[in-house]
Amino acid sequence: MSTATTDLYPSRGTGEVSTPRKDPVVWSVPGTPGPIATAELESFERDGFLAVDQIVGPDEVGLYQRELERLIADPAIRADDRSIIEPQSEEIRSVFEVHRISEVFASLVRDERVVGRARQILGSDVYVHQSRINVKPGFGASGFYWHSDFETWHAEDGLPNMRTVSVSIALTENFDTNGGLMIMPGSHRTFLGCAGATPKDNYKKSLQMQDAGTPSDEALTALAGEYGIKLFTGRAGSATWFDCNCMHGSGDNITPFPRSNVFIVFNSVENEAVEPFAAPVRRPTFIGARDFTPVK
Ligand code: 6CS
Ligand code: FE
Repeated sequence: MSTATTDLYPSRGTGEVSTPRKDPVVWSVPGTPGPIATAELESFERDGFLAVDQIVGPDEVGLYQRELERLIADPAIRADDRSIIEPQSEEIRSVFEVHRISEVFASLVRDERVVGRARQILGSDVYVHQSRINVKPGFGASGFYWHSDFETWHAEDGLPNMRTVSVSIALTENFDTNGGLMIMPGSHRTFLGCAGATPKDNYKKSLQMQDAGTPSDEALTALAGEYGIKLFTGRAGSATWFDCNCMHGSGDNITPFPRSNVFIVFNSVENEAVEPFAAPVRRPTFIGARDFTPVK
């Protein structure tokens, strides 16, 4: 009988409950060599995010943009469960597990400029917990309401500790008008346990419009009042690294300019998923990986 892992971050009970973060933000020992400079690592610790002006060059961005176009034009991909469709336009919103279905994105994951930063932040070998391309086409693609990714990855995917980092790599220009990522700087230091039990098969709805795991207006007002809100803009090839517990969201994109990105979630091999802490069943492996093989 395996001993149940202690739930350090209770959520999805009857009421909302705040828990101070119990985990480090940067897990590597100060001075550990890696692509991130010490001052940048300190700002990641403080803010919960780090913007990189150009993680891949313009020519490489073209390769990834063409691969995104190829994937979303493939009827087999569209019909696959890994594809999430926009509720309004019926266009593809996201395709999950691109690091496994696309060699182009698999090589991006293994790129030292990407995985090297993840190892430096998480202080260990890492595996991919989740990857997706977000197309966010123009003319009305819907955004993602405020949430903490870790709240979902803990409650529904069984990640025990906050030893997980995401990187969003822009494949098109992120303007201040086309539904960019917004983060509350510093919010990663407070875990907000949300009210409301997780429905069965929650992911079928939550990836279009999240319900379970949504903070209250009061909590969001307090967090935004304390931390403010930062909108991320950047050219294609730029990247935003953010801690798994940042309160973040994005608005709709009603401009003609798509805001496409590739989103990769690295989890420490010391933080392997166990059973969900607050959900009746596991999510599919294309959303929450159960293959813990380190990225080499
Ligand atoms: O549920 C998830 O895993 C996904 N949902 C959102 C809105 N962000 C994180 C993650 O990709
Ligand atoms: Fe998210």
